[in-house]
Amino acid sequence: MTFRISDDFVQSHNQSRVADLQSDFDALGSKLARNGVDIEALTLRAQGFAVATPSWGAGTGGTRFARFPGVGEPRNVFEKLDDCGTVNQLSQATPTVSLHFPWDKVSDAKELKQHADSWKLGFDAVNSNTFQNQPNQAESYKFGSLTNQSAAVRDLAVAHNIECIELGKALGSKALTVWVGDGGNFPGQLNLRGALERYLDSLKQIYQALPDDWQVFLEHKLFEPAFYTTVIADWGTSFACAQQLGDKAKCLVDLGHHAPNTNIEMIVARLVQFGKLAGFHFNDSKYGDDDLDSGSINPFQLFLIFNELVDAEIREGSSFNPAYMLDQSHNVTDPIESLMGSAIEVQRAFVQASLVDRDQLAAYQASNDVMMAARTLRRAFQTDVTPILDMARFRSGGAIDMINCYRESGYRQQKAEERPASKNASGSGIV
Ligand code: LRH
Ligand code: MN
Ligand code: MN
Repeated sequence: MTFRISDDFVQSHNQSRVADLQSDFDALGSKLARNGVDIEALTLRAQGFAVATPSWGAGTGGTRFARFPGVGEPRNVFEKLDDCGTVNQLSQATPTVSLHFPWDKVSDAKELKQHADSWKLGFDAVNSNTFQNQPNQAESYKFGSLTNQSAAVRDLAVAHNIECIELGKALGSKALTVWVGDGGNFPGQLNLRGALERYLDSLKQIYQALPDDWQVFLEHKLFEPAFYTTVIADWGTSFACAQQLGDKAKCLVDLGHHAPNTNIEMIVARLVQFGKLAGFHFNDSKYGDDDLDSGSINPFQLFLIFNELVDAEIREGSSFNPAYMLDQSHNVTDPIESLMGSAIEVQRAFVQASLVDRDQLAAYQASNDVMMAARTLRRAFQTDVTPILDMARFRSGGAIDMINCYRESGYRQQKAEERPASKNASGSGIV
């Protein structure tokens, strides 16, 4: 049995912090009560919040220039689950993991599921990978995968996606996320319409293989690795393809996959309105697909996205259930710390957006009181809901002070001994 932080350790770490938390919580409770907000209801809501961790985020990422691995990195999918389980144990906000094939090598799905069960972890959407060649692969994805000019290459990419569905079925996943980097670097390289036609042909075959209760999430991205034209570059293309494919196809929004200054919350509102929002890959960015920790650069944008999501929840009711996943690359921090912190930042945006006084906002909008409408949003955003987040975690059995609890537990040092560095240590694989 490998090292796990004991629940007793977490609770004893909480002991010296709980009195301060209670008084901060009470103070915030009185403040919110003056505005008719019940802190207990909000705390329960926070406890119900969940975002999936990406298995590939458990290892140190890297850039195309270098990767600087940390100590005790997970070497296989079992060890990645151990780290994701630890993130959930302390944060109590990440009960599922999103796997990526074939980065995650699964030879025995039953054994992996049992391992996940031992952490009380489930599996969110599985991701396919046709953006790089695997050793001894019969055909090359150099000039595209699902959109390649060669039928043999497209067949290989389709077959891989269908294998991902099969593996996901054995693990209890309910969705396949498809992101392809297909595109071109030069004007003239591709017939723009032809490439999208081939994409749709391939996707139709994958769609056919979906079980009744499954969905396929189409993930768009503006550019990279293709630098001139990308086949699924924007939400419009993604939406049109999802429409063509059918009800099980929806559009996944990765926050880093848009042109700078794009109004992502408006895209979210549009996709919700037309029933095509699949969910999210949360991260943050300054310049491009930076895969930085959620909320680390632009927390207001994250809040505004959740403002749309809370509005959608009210309008659509319980049928509204987008998939929330993190998709980050941790190059200079301990991935476990980044994942815990990011999960809580997404949860923070969710709670802040839940604080918006929607009747008041609607009234200001109806009377064109722009200043007061904007202030209504800002008031919610500027409320420090940290005591709610900390209390939610504490009541669910997590750590009030996650990062210090993690550091003091010695988890990483234990893993450094258990997991001596190997050449196979897996980060994102994109190095
Ligand atoms: C592409 C992407 C996509 C991949 C992941 C590793 O940039 O966001 O979701 O599967 O990164
Ligand atoms: Mn992504
Ligand atoms: Mn990305």
